[in-house]
Amino acid sequence: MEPEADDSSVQRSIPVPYELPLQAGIIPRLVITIVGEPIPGGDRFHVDFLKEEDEEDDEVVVFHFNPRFYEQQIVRNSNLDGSWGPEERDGVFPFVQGQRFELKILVEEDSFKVAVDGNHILEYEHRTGGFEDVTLLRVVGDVTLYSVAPNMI
Ligand code: 9QG
Repeated sequence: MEPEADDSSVQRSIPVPYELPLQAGIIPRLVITIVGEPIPGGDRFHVDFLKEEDEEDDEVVVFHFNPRFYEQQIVRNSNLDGSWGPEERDGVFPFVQGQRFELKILVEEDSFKVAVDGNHILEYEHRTGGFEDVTLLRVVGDVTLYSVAPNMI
């Protein structure tokens, strides 16, 4: 028999795209913990840290974290002035479609530090300042999201 839709053993997911306001911006020791599962057959998803510019409503992407299944690489980049900068692509690809992951992104003084399932996988050096203006986290793409939690360590 199929489980009912409201079966308590079925964990509810959060609709994607998902946005988490970071009212006071980011600050060293802030860690965002994301539990999700890449959707089987999907191409990609991304997690963006954004500055919401009020003037021309141009968004500034301070950190774009973009696992791509079709390339088996995690593309990292920033979009600070309306165009993408140089991509960073080196390193491991720990994501598996249909397999739940725990992604932790820690803000440090000089970089974002990323761990997946408890293993440190990469760092992304800050390309711009103004941490207090980074007021939005957004998750987009082919991922089932279970939780997104900001914490200070
Ligand atoms: O492709 O690469 C990262 O360098 C671009 C993509 C862009 C980013 C960027 O088109 O994707 O991943 O929402 C999107 O599709 C954007 C953010 C050179």
